[in-house]
Amino acid sequence: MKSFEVNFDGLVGPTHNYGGLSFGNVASQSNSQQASNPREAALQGLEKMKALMDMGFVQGVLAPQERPDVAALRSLGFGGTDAQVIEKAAKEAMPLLVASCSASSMWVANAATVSPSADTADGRVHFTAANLNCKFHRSIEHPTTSRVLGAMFADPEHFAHHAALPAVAQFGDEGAANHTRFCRSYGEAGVEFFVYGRSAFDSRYPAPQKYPARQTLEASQAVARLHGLSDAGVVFAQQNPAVIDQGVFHNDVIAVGNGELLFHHQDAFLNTEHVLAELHGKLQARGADFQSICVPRDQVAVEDAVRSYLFNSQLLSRADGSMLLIVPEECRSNPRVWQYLQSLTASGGPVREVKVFDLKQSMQNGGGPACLRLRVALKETELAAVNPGVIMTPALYGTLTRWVNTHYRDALRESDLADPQLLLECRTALDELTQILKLGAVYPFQIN
Ligand code: SUG
Repeated sequence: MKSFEVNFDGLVGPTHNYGGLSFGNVASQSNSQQASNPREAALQGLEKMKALMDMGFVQGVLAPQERPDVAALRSLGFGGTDAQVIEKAAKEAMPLLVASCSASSMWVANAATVSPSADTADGRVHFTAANLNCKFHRSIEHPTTSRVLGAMFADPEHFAHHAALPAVAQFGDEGAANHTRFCRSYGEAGVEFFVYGRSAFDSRYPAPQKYPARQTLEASQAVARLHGLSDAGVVFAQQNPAVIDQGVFHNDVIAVGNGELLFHHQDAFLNTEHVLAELHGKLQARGADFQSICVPRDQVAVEDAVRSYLFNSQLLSRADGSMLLIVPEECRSNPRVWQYLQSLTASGGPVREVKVFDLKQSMQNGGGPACLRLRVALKETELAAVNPGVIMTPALYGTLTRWVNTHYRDALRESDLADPQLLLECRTALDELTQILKLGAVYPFQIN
């Protein structure tokens, strides 16, 4: 049976702004308070989706969330009408209003961890929504994420959904950004690679000193258990705490994998040799031929990797067996990274081509090409069971482009977030979007 890796990209929501909300994420902190352009952000994302569709990849769309999150503000004690809630939050606690307006759900690599059916005990595709509990603005995403994923992957015969893990730092879970799946082909049993930043219950593991490690070992293990993965099909590895302290807040900022290939920085992991040997052994037992490409620090320093997002790229398999790397424009403007990429494609190895995309609006908040997509490996029958409304087509691309141009502002500053009109604009836009994507009622304003 045919199998596919489908990339579901997060559509950027109408409140995209630079709130400076993510301590440990260098771009988010350094672009705080700049004016954003939500319309441009959404169109840049749609361009990438269209380009992948045009290249023959199956491409999906994941809807943004309702923001401002009035319910979150109410839970923090702001009362009255929706407009009064926003007005009071703006007056008394602007940082909370900013957090409740974040369009951070666009980075759907953090929406959930997904295990394809070939890996799971019950032969279904498993999803666990990420609790994202390291940052308040992200911790409010998972209830709607679960509803949206439920509306996209509704058939219980093929899809199993798990609620987010307990919302405490000990089970901090950032979803697919710290999870990579290796396999010979997408429909065959593979090896799922979970990368964590610290252990919550075992003090023998080192931890970063400056910035938070968002993912714990115990969260990764819980997800593997929930999904019914076998010991032969998982590898757990610790991220190097020193790189977390240099701004590598998710593993997908320092490594990316696909098929039988891991592309990683020399400093990405602790005990690298052991990790690679375990991946190699477990994949070999699955009949797969694991390969890794290590980028040496003397060619690309961690700082350059963080600035350019070289590893936050999409590594895609082409029909001829070669691979294509989708990178952000920031890789081309960094001479060391660009030179490395030239040598990579000329080396005769598996990565033959690099395609560059302008995703600056998202990049300025620390979200590159890989952050913007959630990968779901599906067999033909499973793909047929996905809600067809969320699969990208030329017609859907046209409709979504018009929808963005109709509803999105082209500039947003912090002071604009207090405008009660913005809430109405967002709800009107999202109501229309649920009809376009055939999602049914998924947003709090549609349910309550
Ligand atoms: O969680 N930025 C996101 C970026 C997530 C990137 N995702 C992956 N690497 N997979 C984060 O830090 C910044 C929002 C702001 O500052 O306005 C933000 O949430």
